[in-house]
Amino acid sequence: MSESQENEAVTEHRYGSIAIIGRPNAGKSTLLNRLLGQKVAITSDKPQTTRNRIVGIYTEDQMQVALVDTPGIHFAKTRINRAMVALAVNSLEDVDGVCFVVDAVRAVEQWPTDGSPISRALEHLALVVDKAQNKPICIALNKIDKLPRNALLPLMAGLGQRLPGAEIMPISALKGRGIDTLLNHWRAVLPVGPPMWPADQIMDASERFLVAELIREKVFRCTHQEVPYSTAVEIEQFTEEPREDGIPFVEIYARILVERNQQKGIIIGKQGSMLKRIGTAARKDIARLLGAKVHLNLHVAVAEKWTESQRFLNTLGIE
Ligand SMILES: Nc1nc2c(ncn2[C@@H]2O[C@H](COP(=O)(O)OP(=O)(O)OP(=O)(O)O)[C@@H](O)[C@H]2O)c(=O)[nH]1
Ligand SMILES: [Mg+2]
Repeated sequence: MSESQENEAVTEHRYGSIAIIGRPNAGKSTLLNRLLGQKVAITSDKPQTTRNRIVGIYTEDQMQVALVDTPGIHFAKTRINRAMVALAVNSLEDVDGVCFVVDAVRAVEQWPTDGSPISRALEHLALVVDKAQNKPICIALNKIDKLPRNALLPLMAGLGQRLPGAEIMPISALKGRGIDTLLNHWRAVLPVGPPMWPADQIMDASERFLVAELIREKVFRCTHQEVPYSTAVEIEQFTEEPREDGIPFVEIYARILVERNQQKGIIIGKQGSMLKRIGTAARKDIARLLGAKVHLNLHVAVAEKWTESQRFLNTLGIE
């Protein structure tokens, strides 16, 4: 091979898809947003925030990566949670690589005392990752900003012993540390191929979906116990009008579904205070997302046992 041919080979464009998987609350969605430099996936300090498969598209000159954020994998009992886990596990099938996100702080807290290299919870995940053995796997050891220095090496050793083929990278999705190491890994392992998405496209979801998600995020952040898990958001109407000043006006009607009357009371709050708090926070985010003036009309309805209903899970794209 001549020198010029060699240079050409080095700069060949790469394209591939990566499934971001891990336990609930590991920081998968935070990592996706960090990689894209933009919020496309909602996040919260509560587990099981993400319910759908969310594709974000990372583009640079010589590489494009379709990053597939997934719900956290856990020992699921309810229908909705089983569907979420199935969705995450199945997403491993049609990707080119896997990014296994581990909450390092949690992993240290749950350090096994019986001599196993990793905790039982992580073993559950490792079994899933095993299925993707023929694909490049990286382990993003996340939240190292909160980890004592001396805790990192034993953790890396344990994970390395359990998943010897994987590359382990300490990162902080929140603070943006180690992100380039991840990108470098993909620059090296993704298949050579042309980009599949327009360079300015950052996600595959509709605006309606994202708007519903941003409302749901505020519910997750403002309410507690079972309430966030009994909540879904449906967009009923979404109209956009151009305005003379160039900033469009968007009117949105959305319905917050809960499973019981008592939960409806909690979401509405005293004299509507909670619904107002959720609405104000959501409207700000939606306005930023759409680059528009937004009028958001929220109301709350009870749909008994929707989390066990195939029809609802279908409409929400979970099952
Ligand atoms: N300190 C610290 N916190 C982080 C980091 N990454 C994520 N978090 C926090 O961890 C919590 C969970 O983050 P998410 O991104 O929602 O986690 P997830 O893995 O998508 O969770 P599910 O969708 O529920 O499976 C949030 O409160 C984040 O702010 C990190 O690098 N450092
Ligand atoms: Mg998530």
